[in-house]
Amino acid sequence: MKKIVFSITGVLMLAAICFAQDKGLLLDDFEGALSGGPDGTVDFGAGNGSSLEVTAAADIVHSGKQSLKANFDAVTGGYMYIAKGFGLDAKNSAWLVKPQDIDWKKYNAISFYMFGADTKTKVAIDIKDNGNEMWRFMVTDDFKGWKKTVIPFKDFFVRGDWQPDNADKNAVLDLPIKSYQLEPLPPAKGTLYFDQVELEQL
Ligand SMILES: [Ca+2]
Ligand SMILES: [Ca+2]
Repeated sequence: MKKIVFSITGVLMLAAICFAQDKGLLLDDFEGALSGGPDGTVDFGAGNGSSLEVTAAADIVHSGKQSLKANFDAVTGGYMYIAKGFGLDAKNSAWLVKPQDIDWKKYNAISFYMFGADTKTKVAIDIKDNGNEMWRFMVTDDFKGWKKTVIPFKDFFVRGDWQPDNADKNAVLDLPIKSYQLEPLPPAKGTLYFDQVELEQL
């Protein structure tokens, strides 16, 4: 009988270890008030003819009670961004954890959920490294419903079209990452939802 108890404990321990390894570190779940502007909880904006509206959605949700809903009209020559993290203009747009409190050795990928509508819209996800250098990965809205995208850090490429003035431009992804931004690219018009952004170990 003792042996059975021990083996059950062993299985449970193994399950616990596997669970711990699979668990990502939640950066954002888009719960609570989602607002823009200088005091906003999301740093978003658009220009040169493009327009963007960011709100909380309670009807289409992957995790928690809300997702981030983006209504956008991206025109050629225009730009837009939906950013979260540190060092941004919106004062309250920080992640749930601070970059300096994250053990970056434990993570080598970032993931997020997008609710697609199969519109073929291209969406860039950029991450800003510790030298303010912008790195990019592209996804396409070629599915319907929620889909998780997992992006190894090594699969991001340096943005060639634009970098901030203060970027180190050393072509090295310097950790910690400070922020990420999502950008439906022109020409495209529609609605996309995002939820549960995490760091992962692959
Ligand atoms: Ca959520
Ligand atoms: Ca860099």
